[in-house]
Amino acid sequence: MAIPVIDFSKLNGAKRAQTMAQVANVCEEWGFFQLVNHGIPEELLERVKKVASECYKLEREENFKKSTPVKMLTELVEKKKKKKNESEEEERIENVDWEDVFTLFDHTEWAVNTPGFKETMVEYRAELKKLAEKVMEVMDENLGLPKGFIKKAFNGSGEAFFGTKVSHYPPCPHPELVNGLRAHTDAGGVILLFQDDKVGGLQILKDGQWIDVQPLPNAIVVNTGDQVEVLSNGRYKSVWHRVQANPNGNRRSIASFYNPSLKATIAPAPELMERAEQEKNHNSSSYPKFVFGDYMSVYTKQKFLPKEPRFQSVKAVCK
Ligand SMILES: O=C(O)CCC(=O)C(=O)O
Ligand SMILES: [Fe+2]
Repeated sequence: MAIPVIDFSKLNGAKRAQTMAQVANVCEEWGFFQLVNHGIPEELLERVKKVASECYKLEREENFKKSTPVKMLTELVEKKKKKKNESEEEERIENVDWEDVFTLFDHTEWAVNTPGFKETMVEYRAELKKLAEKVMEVMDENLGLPKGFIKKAFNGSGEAFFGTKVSHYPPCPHPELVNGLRAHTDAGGVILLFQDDKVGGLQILKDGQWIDVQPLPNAIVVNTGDQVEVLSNGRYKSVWHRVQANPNGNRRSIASFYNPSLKATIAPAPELMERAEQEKNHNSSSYPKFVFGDYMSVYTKQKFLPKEPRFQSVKAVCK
């Protein structure tokens, strides 16, 4: 099974209705899809790959070698060698990820010196933010919400948050002992991921099975976070995903998060609540109303746990 691929350029032509329906279906059934012909210039994507890889080599690789996951794995392997015949063979590392990561935000200085990195990433982030907003408008329309509804909800009375996480998952000598990135659902809104052309590892949980998000050069992988699940009153569920460590390649992955402002109040869209009530759907009010900053305080402590208790605890905070 492969993640659905959507040709975004078809939204502008004779196949618009069909493409809208396809997006609606993947949002409801998958929570993850790949966009091709998304309008981000190939030349820009090539530059992003180049500067991200150069940055890793020049500024990150040496530090990764001295990082906590590397130390922990070395210790675990040593320990296993000593205890060869004892029963602790099953032990794995479950509290860190085999990932090198830093995040780019607006209005902050980026501590990166690699030539061309800053200029390229400024340009890339501007393009990706526009694409995220287009995707959100498609979701508005498919959900029967006014155009701009999701964007407005994420802005609240301020400005939505747009962050870009630059990650590498370096080759791992013991991928069976550590995760690239532990399984989780994303806290925020709409996530656009530019993953490695060749080295895979990202998987989503679908109908109880882990499925690979197949590398597709220059495609953008889209997924929806917990806040879209709440706004859509459960129509678009945030989906569990993880990254598996791998022994060979250094996987590059650049995830951009379009999230609510920390002050924004998030709740199911009233239109969707009403509709659910009319349809006598007993789930009509199963999501709370809360301030996104409060949700994030819970999420930071519970990222790798199921989302339902997070919704419950934030409901208690916001009462
Ligand atoms: O790197 C990836 O492929 C996934 C990253 C991810 O899921 C996250 O940062 O939330
Ligand atoms: Fe994620």
